[in-house]
Amino acid sequence: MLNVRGDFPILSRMVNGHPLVYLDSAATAHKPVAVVEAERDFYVRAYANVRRGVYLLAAEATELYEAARAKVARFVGARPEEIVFTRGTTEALNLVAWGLGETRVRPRDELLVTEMEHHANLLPWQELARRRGAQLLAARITSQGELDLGDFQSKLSSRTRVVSVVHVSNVLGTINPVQEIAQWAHEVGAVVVVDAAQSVPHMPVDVGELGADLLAFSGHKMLGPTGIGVLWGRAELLAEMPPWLTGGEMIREAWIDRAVWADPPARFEGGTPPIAQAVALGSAVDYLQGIGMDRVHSHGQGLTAQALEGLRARPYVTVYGPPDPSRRGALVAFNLQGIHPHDVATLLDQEGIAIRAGHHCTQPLHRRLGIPASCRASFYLYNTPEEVEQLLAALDRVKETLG
Ligand code: 7TS
Repeated sequence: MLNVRGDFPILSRMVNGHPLVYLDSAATAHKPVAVVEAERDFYVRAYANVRRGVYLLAAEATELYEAARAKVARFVGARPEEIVFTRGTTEALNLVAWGLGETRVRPRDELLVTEMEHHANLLPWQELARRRGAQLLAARITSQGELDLGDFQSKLSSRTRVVSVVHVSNVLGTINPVQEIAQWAHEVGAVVVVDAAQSVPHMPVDVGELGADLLAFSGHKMLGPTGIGVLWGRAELLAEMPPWLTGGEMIREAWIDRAVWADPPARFEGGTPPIAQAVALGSAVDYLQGIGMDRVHSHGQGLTAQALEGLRARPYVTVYGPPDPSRRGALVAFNLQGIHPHDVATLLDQEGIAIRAGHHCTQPLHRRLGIPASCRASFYLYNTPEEVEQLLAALDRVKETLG
């Protein structure tokens, strides 16, 4: 059992007269004091803009910013020069779709995603397909909520330029077999992009082992601040991509009519970056590593197994996604028969329990499941088995009140 709740002051808050039970970490995670303090310390002690000043503060700020990059790199088994700081997963995926669109995608080429993508890993590819006259395909999911690997393979061809898949679905919880996917995609010469927004915060991820080419995640879902995210890319791929944001500090030389881009990662970090947020993300990485990602992962799986068992034992509940907790991330989406998810979430809130209700930015997936919306409880290292029990008991009361 992890014993970290004392590090998260917000968890002792009262909500509607009840202690907060926060079950929405898939949307965003709370911050330990160490991370808040790291951001504050940076502003109080070493703050300046990065990469431009010759004075001591600027040098210190640049050093801290680059040290954060190195920490993030180590965290996912990458090299610092392969780590681009972005505003989040959404921005990282847009950057990639833009860059690959310029270098790799021609009319009638194909892009392959899945039915379970978050809109952040769908809309950038839609836009690219529209811009370049390419075709966007989506591999189907099985009735168990896993990726239909046969369908996926049948949609791969010599026309496939990019395969972009979510590592862990933010609704189904499904962990996709990225290694296999990457191998198949590479056999047809496609570039492999991974949306790791729900995996990197919750389980050990090593980009070398995964075998993908580009991978995106967000700081705020892994105990870090908002406004900072990460794109990892193989050095040679980053080197071939043009920037999508042009301006200060991303060039080698500029004239009135043209410019020569700087090498990555600077090429993709035009303008003043989220400096303090990067430094604090480095502190979030320290915190997670201090606990150990294996322990974070097994804690999340334990809570998920408990929630799945409790939900399945209730005949009035429909659960989505794979039944085997070891094949899932730390979240469960479900519905109560005949009760709208928003009503469920509203009643739970009255008891201090925060869950998400809606389509979770996966409308095509919800359409595929034949539902307009769902409830989702998601767990992190600060949640407890008692909180899962509270959720289950509260659902019984919702059923009694509205069912
Ligand atoms: N990809 C996945 C799989 C996600 O779950 C999210 C955010 C994103 C991309 C986008 O991340 P951002 O940091 O750029 O916003 N998912 C959710 C969610 O499930 N509830 O709120 C945000």
